[in-house]
Amino acid sequence: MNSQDYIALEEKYGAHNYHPLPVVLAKGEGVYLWDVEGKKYYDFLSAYSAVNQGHCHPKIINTLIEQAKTLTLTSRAFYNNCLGPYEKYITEYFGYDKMLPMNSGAEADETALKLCRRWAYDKKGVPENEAKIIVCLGNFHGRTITVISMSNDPDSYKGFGPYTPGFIKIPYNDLNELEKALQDPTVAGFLVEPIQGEAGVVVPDEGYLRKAYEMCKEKNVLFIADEVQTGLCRTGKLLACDHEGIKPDILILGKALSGGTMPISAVLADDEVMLVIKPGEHGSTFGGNPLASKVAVAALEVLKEENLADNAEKIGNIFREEVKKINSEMIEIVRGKGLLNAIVIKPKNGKEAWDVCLQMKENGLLAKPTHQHIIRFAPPLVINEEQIREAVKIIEKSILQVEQM
Ligand code: IF1
Repeated sequence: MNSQDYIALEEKYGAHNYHPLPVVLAKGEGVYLWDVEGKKYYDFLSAYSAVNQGHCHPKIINTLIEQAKTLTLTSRAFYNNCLGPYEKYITEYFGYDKMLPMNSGAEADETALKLCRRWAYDKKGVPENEAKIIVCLGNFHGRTITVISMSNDPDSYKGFGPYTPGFIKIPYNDLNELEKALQDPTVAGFLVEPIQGEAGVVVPDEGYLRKAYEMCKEKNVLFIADEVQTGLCRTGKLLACDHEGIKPDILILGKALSGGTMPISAVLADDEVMLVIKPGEHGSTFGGNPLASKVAVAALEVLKEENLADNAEKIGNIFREEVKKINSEMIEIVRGKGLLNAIVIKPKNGKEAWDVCLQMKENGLLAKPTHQHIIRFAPPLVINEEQIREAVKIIEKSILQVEQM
């Protein structure tokens, strides 16, 4: 079978909930992907930042294989010999008292919302069912009904009502609006992405997160950081919040927590928050399973052993510097932090970001637009200087080719 055959199968038998780039991948290793015809690509999406450690990282895969042959799932009805050591490792790794293991990022966000609301009732004294959580316009936290109830993107929420109440939506990167929203005594938390990924790698002003954190503390409101996409070294620090030296009251992790092998997410908090949920009040069949526990530890070890935060910082600077040298009127702006970057494409002769992505695919680099005119560039964090320079040459060649169309 060739690429067209595989595409036809998905078209006929799969839900049409995505519009993928027309490429059919069959193998991944490090920063590279190969399609079914054997063509090699640079991966500049990293499965939306879930393969920070690179595709099929040997240490992570070997850990997966060994544990998969031993014990994969017990459910939380019983203890197992992997979860406790994982909980100890990850809480010391990030500096929290406790961790609640889940699977998808959306589930972790939902867990954080439940923790925040319950904390508001049990600890802050907010009247039952009146807790409010502040969120930002342009946010993306997942696809469940409550999570899309926080969204202002019609592609995320339209046609899926009725929506979960209790959210106050304010502009991102706007401290005045946050100040105003925090006057409401029923506000329990502020949920924010340190950089808005889906919105198009929107980086807030220097100091925004720190000031927002301080304002929340003044009002006894929980600062909740969704680091599902920005965390785990992606932005050049272990966490994007580390750029501003703040420690979220609730930290949400996902994606690369598994090195791209399986869904693993985690919510971290100190006892005052975490212990408001009592036995039997929250959980998940696969949350904290032995296989995930071992894989997550290996994935976290790789981040440190290979200094991926420093590499993301260094290579990210080269990326932005080199892209800024590209002489093309289709490049409106390049922005980002570490190896979470985006180029805003100005359409020309009816050609736009999608056409640039198609051309980059022909030239051996995979990336995909978010919204119509923004291309996100997020390679695995193991990428080296030679590879990033070659990749920028492909980007430049592709944009210039599209300009000539
Ligand atoms: C899709 C977007 C990225 C996330 C943040 C929670 C989640 C995500 C900050 C939920 C997930 C994924 C979802 C995937 C595409 C991708 C995405 F374009 F949708 F928005 F990365 F920007 N918080 N993001 O970015 O995690 O439940 O997916 O494990 O839904 O198309 P999940």
